[in-house]
Amino acid sequence: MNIFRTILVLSVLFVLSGCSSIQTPGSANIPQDDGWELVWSDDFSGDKIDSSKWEVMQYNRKQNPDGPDGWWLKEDAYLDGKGELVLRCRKIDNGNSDKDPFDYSTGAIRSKGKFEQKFGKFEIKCKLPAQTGWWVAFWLMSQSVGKVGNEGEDGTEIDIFEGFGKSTKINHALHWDGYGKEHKSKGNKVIVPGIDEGYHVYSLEWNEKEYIFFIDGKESWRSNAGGVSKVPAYVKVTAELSTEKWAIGDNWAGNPEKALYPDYFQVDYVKVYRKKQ
Ligand SMILES: [Ca+2]
Ligand SMILES: [Ca+2]
Ligand SMILES: [Ca+2]
Repeated sequence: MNIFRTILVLSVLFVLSGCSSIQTPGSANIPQDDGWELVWSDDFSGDKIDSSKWEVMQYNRKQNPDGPDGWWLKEDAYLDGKGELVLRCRKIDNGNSDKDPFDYSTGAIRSKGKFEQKFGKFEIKCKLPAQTGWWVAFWLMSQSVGKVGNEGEDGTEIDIFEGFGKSTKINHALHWDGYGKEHKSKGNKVIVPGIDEGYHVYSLEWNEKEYIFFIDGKESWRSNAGGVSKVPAYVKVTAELSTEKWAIGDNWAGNPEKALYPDYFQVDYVKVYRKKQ
């Protein structure tokens, strides 16, 4: 009797295990319809940044008359050949004619003039750096962000996230009406335990009424500050370093002198969706 029971149990287990892999043709891997349609993306495969999608930045981004400057250099934005974009931060020889003992450089890319979109969902998967003293960001920029008046409806800088290296602090922010006297902004800093370890997904849903920010799929802020931008924006993935007072304090990136460079920001992908009609 026992042997028959064993055979019966084994037969049932065999059938059950077989069942789990039986699929009707065409039923495999059908994604659930979440109402979004992928329109533009980069998974950073290959060994060269795709110039049809991105411009790689190069200039003295954070010039400081009283200390080392923070450059954007092309060689500090590159693909690692294993499917990731890397933005590197390092100490470099003084890059201009001032008296700095050295300067710093980081990498940055943007889709200006190559891809722009109004509204939609914008997403990045990335791993924050191991050191502090610099900051990394995934953000949207309108060419008309400098237009004073009409609040941010005619162009807003949308900082989907700013991360501060080895830090659990994440910043979301909106800036509009230029960067001079009329500049306005609203932001929200959040502390996210564990965000400084491993890969995480940061996303923004931008519609006519509001901006909704997510970290790993969980809402972290929403705002309609500036009345919500109604113009297309391009995508930026950047790293920056400034040695000016406002940047080196605990309120922002921390002091780069206390960090060990080179340090790296690793990006797995960027995806942009639009709402299905
Ligand atoms: Ca300087
Ligand atoms: Ca310099
Ligand atoms: Ca404006």
